[in-house]
Amino acid sequence: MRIDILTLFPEMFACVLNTAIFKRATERENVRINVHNFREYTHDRHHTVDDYPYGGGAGMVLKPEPLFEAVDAIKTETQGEGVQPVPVILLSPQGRLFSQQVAAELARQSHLILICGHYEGVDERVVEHLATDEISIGDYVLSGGELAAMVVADAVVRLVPGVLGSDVSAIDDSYATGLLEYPQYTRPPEYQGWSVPEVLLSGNHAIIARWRREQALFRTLKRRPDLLDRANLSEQDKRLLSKK
Ligand code: 9D3
Repeated sequence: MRIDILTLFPEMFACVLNTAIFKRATERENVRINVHNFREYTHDRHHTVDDYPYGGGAGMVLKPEPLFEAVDAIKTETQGEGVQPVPVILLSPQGRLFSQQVAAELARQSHLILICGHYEGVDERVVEHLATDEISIGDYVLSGGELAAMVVADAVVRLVPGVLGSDVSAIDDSYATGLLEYPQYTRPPEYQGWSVPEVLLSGNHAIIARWRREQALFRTLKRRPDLLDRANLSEQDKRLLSKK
């Protein structure tokens, strides 16, 4: 998979791209991440990327030309590499909400182009005629799309086959149950008077499995009842929950 990120702040990506997961992903050559400063696609002396909004109002708007030209240059460089059209994703507060499901959908692509907006906004012609998708990572205000692009890249890259070891993917299958995780403990068995639940020391794997399932269900009911509607529940799970 190839991911190209367009930003005015390329230096923000350095430490994230140098962490273990991204290094491993890129070293095994199944992932290539390129960060581009789209200011380099301006032609005027001042390398202007933004301008005043038509109709007035506070703040600046990102001009369309540098973004269209940057995307064009990337598509030209990679043309012939894939047959599918390349998704061009604008990170924006107006986008569809990012989720594990959206990450899985993006992980099936061989190439992604991510555009990080900034300032007060992006010229609407970028939204309408350049971006093929618009993604938000949640209902809070960030100063730009950079952190959102890193969140998306991280969640997508770890789903690319071969990036993670097989045990982690197996653990991921259990997330497919759609429940929150059960509590975990390690040594010591007692710390400052707080003990590890007796059941976990019992060595009885069937009882441990039942306790963990119960904990996962009760936690989800208490903290994220919205997840239960979509969770994969057995008849026994439903009976347990109805007693709460
Ligand atoms: C002038 C109105 N703006 C300020 C309230 C709207 C606005 C524009 C640009 C708010 C934030 C931003 C910068 N944020 C993003 O580009 C962004 C974002 C976000 O803020 N929250 C969640 N996901 C994302 S993805 C990109």
